Amino acid sequence: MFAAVGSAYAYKRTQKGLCVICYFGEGAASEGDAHAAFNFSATLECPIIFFCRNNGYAISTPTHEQYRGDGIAGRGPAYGILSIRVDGNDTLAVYNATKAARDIAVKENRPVLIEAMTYRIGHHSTSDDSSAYRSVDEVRFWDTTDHPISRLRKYMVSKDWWNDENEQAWKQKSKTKVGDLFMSFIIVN
Ligand SMILES: Cc1ncc(C[n+]2csc(CCOP(=O)(O)OP(=O)(O)O)c2C)c(N)n1
Ligand SMILES: [Mg+2]
Repeated sequence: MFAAVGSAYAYKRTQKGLCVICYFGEGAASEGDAHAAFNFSATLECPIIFFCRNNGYAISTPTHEQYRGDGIAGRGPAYGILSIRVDGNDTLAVYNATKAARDIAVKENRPVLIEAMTYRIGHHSTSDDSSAYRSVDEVRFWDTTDHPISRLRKYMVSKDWWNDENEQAWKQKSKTKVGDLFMSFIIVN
């Protein structure tokens, strides 16, 4: 995160209208590096978007064991950083917040912090078995009621931008494409 602030500072000096976006997890926000990065970006007035994906866990550590404050966005004002918390499962809300943050970062040369609230449905990695520290019901709740892809799909269907036929055709096309690439990979190698 500190390197990202350094890059943003360089962008500010070259005045090319560029900004940096730095993606990180809520667990990473507990590192000392994150606090130094926030403070330097605010005091040096750097065009950077800090995009925190708060997915409820840092491997097996749930958020209620990670911090006692109200998440990550609440820390921003203390550093003098404009901050917003968004529903991370709402694709369009995330898009709009990021777009607005970019405008502010570039036009005003200042950092913006976005905290996107979501949930990690999968295990942390292939070597992690999350059933050891959370219930199957907890995971099922997020998988069935608030999945960002099915939410976006519902919205697109309601706007008449997408339907079952589109999906079937798209799946078939994708399968063929992946199959072709796979075959050319085997032939080349
Ligand atoms: C300095 C340091 N300490 C510990 C780790 C081990 N580690 C790897 S990923 C991770 C959890 C990260 O959680 P989070 O930032 O919430 O990201 P997520 O995996 O949820 O996207 C930890 C503790 C590390 N990579 N670096
Ligand atoms: Mg996390």
